[in-house]
Amino acid sequence: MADSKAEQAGPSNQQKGQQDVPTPGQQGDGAAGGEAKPTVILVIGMAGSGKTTLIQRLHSHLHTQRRPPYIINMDPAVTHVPYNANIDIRDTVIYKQVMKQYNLGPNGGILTSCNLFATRFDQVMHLLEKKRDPPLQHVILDTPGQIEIFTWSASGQIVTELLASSFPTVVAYVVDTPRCVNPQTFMSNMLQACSILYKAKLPLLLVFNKCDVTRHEFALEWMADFEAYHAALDRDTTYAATLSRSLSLVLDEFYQNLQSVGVSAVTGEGMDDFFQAVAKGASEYEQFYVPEMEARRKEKVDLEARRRKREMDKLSKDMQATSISQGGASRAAASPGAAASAASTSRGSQGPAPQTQVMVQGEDDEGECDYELSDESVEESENDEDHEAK
Ligand SMILES: Nc1nc2c(ncn2[C@@H]2O[C@H](COP(=O)(O)OP(=O)(O)OP(=O)(O)O)[C@@H](O)[C@H]2O)c(=O)[nH]1
Ligand SMILES: [Mg+2]
Repeated sequence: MADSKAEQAGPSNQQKGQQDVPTPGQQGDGAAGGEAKPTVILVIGMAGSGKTTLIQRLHSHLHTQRRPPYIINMDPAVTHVPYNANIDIRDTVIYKQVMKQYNLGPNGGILTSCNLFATRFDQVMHLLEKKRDPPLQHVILDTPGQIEIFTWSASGQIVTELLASSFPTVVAYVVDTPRCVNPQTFMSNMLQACSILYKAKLPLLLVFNKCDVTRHEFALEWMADFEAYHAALDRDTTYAATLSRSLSLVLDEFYQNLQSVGVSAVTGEGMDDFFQAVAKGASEYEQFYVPEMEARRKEKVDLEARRRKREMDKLSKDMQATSISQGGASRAAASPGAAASAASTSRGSQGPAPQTQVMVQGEDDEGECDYELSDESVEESENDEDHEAK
């Protein structure tokens, strides 16, 4: 098999790649004797681009190197998963039942299942943070084919943010290379990748899959040289082609900072390049994304502090107004003639005295889901040995 050949040469290349580009754990606390953190790979891509098959390949590649990954399947609608998932959403949420229970169509069912799973993702984080011997090096997450369900939903955001706030995280955007020979399909894919980059705000790696069917060099050329892309559109004067031409100029800068690799999930070609690019992405995460994330977090805290201060100022103003009006009323009680005028003055300027009763909202537990991650849903990576690559 082509993969076994790649893997015979693999370990030395892989080690070399990792020496060239140290992973965040090796750079940081690893040196101080702390445990290196695993790199999270979020595998996202259009339906049928080969995400699940690629994960199966990554799984077998890492197993032959005795570095088993931790795999999480987030696709509730998949019927067969060809790898051994450590955590499978299907063990926690039954997608068909969710559809029935909430009267939803297939996409609504997938979306709601992911949302239900996201409410328990803290348990997944707990498992990932557990110390292991040997330590985990890679966590791989498979996502639903309905790309927007993960990239534009609350669950996708929660899962991505939770993972990225604890581990170096890289998005592997899988492209169906044979379909991209059409310049306009290529452009749609690039726009999708661009929107994921801006939404996730994480290092993004373009993975041109199915290279056994069509080589990906044409795509690299289009990315490096927009004139080559324009030439591919030939004399097409339709509105879509003209728009694609303009977009290729706009995306030129986007392409400059992207890493891309060509792989084949079927033959195993390009696995070493893939992991080198992931290691580079992880070090990019440390250099650029962690400071950005810290800045965003600080901005959020500052905003919240300002909001609280405004509310406290308002409250103390209200309290002052109340005590003035009460002071006026008690003086008026001591001098009955002035009472009526004090009360009417205070109401005239302030309206009725504010009530101090606190209204507590949202305490109703009715809507809470009770989906628990069952023990069976979590198979520890120790069991992975049984699933060595053939
Ligand atoms: N020739 C070839 N076929 C591939 C490759 N990767 C995936 N496929 C095929 O592409 C089809 C879709 O693969 P999947 O892995 O199910 O794709 P997916 O992106 O997970 O699909 P969804 O989860 O439904 O979005 C399958 O028939 C695979 O055998 C590859 O590298 N080369
Ligand atoms: Mg899949």
